[in-house]
Amino acid sequence: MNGDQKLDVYDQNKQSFIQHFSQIVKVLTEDELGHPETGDAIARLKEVLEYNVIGGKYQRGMTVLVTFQDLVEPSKQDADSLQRAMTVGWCVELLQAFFLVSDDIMDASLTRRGQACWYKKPGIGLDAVNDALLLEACIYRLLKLCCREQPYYLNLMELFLQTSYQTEIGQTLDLITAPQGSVDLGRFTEKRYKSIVKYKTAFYSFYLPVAAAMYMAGIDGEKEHANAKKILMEIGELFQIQDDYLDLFGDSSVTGKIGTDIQDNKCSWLVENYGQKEAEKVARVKALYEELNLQAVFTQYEEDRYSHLLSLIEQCSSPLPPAIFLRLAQKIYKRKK
Ligand code: GPP
Ligand code: MG
Ligand code: MG
Ligand code: MG
Repeated sequence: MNGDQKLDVYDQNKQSFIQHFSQIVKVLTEDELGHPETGDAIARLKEVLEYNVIGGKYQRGMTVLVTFQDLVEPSKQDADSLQRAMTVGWCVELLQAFFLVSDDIMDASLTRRGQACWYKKPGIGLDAVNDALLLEACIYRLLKLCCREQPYYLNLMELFLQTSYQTEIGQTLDLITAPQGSVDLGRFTEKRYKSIVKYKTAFYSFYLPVAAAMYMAGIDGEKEHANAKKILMEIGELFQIQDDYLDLFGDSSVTGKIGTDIQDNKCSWLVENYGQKEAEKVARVKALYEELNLQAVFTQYEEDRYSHLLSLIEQCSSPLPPAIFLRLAQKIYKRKK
């Protein structure tokens, strides 16, 4: 059942998914690397790709591939379609890299995926803003290169654009709910918290990769997408709640990042449960959370949400196979990173 006992489909496909990345870099750079005008910029782009797109869990990108394999009958999974599913998976990873490079600047973070945040590298600084924009542009260059002739091309483009907008709206809510230098816990309502996590995380992390695979498999009905979205948004909410928990209680050598939510005045799941008390120093807040036994509260909460998810999947997965959603839910349950 739980990934440690047997090789799941993610593990089975991970090697070839990662190997495909060199292809991605190649198609994004080969025509222009020696170009007399843009060649130097393309060399920089290559460096940006290699530093920022690699090193994560690849869960979002892999989800496109494994969901596509679930939805399309094996006889129709020719080498070209599988290559396209991997490329679209890498487009999701590029979107994620674009968000993370930008988010780390906004959150004043220090590390990401076990290394310095890109903007923290000597000589990079706020030029990282332009690098983030380049990462975003690569998504649409790739989609055009690999899918322009496919019937789902427009659906995919609209999906990426719409998801970017939703995530940026979510990031806006996250930022304006956490203004620098103004601690007002009255702003942190459960309603606001849910809106932040839905928009900033759930759409792009869970709905986007599954919806992309659905479009590629020719599933474009509104009802089918609405059903899948219902489940995926719940999974996404739990995923961000875990992220908030791990920001403070995670092991940074495992998560690869040092938390900044307390310093940044963030409306986080932890604060939601902490109520209306004054917060001053990071250490004091953490001690308080420990006193309030939030680790145990979290563990119980995670279990409850997981069993709720299982029944939601049973109710709403049709006509898609429940395995698509069960696998995602199992992937994140009790995650440490
Ligand atoms: C997670 O927030 C959300 C994002 C990374 C989306 C950012 C969106 C942009 C439009 C830039 P987080 O700050 O909790 O993530 P982490 O803990 O990984 O820094
Ligand atoms: Mg952040
Ligand atoms: Mg953030
Ligand atoms: Mg976080």
